[in-house]
Amino acid sequence: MSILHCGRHEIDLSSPCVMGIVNVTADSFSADGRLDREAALAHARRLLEDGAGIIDIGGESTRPGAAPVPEEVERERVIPIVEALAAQGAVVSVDTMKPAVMRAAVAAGASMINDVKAFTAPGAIEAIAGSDAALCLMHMQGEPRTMQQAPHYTDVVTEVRAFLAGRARACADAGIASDRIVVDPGFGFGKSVAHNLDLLRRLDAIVGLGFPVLAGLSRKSTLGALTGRDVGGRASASVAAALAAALRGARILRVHDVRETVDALAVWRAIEPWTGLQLRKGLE
Ligand code: PT1
Repeated sequence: MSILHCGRHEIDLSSPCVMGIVNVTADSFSADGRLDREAALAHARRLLEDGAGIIDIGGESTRPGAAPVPEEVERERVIPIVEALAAQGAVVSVDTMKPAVMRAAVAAGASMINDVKAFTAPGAIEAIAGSDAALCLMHMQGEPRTMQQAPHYTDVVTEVRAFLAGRARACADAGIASDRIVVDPGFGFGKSVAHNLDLLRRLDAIVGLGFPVLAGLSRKSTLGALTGRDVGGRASASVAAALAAALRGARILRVHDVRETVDALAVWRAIEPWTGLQLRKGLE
């Protein structure tokens, strides 16, 4: 259960792994709207040096209010970076909702597909079932453009848990081995501040599904609401949120601030009884 099969890689998740975010979108790595592929690649390499175990590459923003991007544009942005990073042996995840991009990403060497729609698009499960890549199933209410307008739940934790259980079952029905599956409550995706805090506080209910849990809270507006800081000033809040998720059992932490999160985890690991014992043996 603590080994994630992820393409040609096996990731040991007995201790949390940091996933570094690389957005290859019009508002990042671009001057005059032109994408700078070399800058995005250099950023990814820096995150690997900082200790990221996985690099998550996204060519279509899914943050609140974001508009869809045509398939060819997304592919053009993402695939060359996947190829370059996979060629150097990195574990590469691609953040996409589109089956055609999923297929191209796996062919280019991606080891994980991270789908904020949990492979609900027609053909999405089929696009990945025959590969050996891992799948991240994320919960979202609504769609990115409008999801924050009026998020509503009777019991957010129960509803998110039931949705993820259903998607995991759909994957199993398609013949996908359970050790390729990661689940994610989708912080900020059709959720109020209170919904996000409920999900984080009761993350054990999602962990209880039996799949590794990915948590993405990095720089999100909920942290802005709690600290009064804009997106550039949320690094400390993001590290605190990542650690809170790890303490509750999250095993993949999707973050912008990789070095800071890796350091926080090093301190936590040294204190935490079981892994701390192993670490101390190594230090003696
Ligand atoms: C996530 C995630 C993601 N988040 C996974 N993939 C984003 N698996 C993109 C805000 O409130 O949590 N898990 N891919 C980014 N999405 C958001 C959502 C960014 C909300 C910002 C906010 O500010």
